[in-house]
Amino acid sequence: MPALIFDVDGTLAETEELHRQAFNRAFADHSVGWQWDETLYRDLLKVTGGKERILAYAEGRGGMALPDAARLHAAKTRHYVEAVDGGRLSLRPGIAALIAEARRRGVALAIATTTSRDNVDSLLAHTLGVDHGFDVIACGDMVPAKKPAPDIYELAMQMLGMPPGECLAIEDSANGLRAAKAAGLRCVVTPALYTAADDFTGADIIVDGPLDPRRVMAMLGL
Ligand code: XBP
Ligand code: MG
Repeated sequence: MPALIFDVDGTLAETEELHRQAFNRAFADHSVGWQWDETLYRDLLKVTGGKERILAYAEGRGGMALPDAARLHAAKTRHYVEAVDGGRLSLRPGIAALIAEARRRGVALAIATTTSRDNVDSLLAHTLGVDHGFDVIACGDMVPAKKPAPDIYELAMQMLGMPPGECLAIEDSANGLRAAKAAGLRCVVTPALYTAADDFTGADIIVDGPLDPRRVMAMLGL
């Protein structure tokens, strides 16, 4: 049976605004004097991984030791999980229906994301519940190189025990698309609020708005 491999941030849900607010709360807690507004954050999203994003931003401002960045990122994750646990997120339109149809048809479900495991668990629990249906979750620091490197998609396929030809990736960003293509996957792009202006050259299809489950199943040969 084929598999659907979902990205998380921007694909399952419009999460980046909550991430941005969580970063700013952590900066305030630790008195680092930074504030990332929406325009700056859109640019900073070119760097995937929250820890890596903090380090990249610190580079032009005197730098930051990795342990300090890790502590700051852990504080940010606590704020983000608190917001998601508080019910501030819902799945993007069409995602629940697509997951339900995939499960009905026996399609394997995987996640391949740059975000942290705590964030994934909280999002799934508060949107799909404990019986969320994902067979595989590949995320965050489980791989040495984050998107646009193919590592996280290769890990997800290894965990699924499936080759690229039997899988289909669903992404929202240029980094995610490049990671999926580098892993040999076909990739459906659903642009999100922070990624609408990305370069999606190489996407197999670009869908503005909810995905049609029948169209996705057809791409899986079902
Ligand atoms: C998007 C990312 C993540 C999030 C923040 O991940 O690059 O870094 O912006 O989450 P994806 P963390 O689109 O691959 O789901 O702070 O936990 O990294
Ligand atoms: Mg994404």
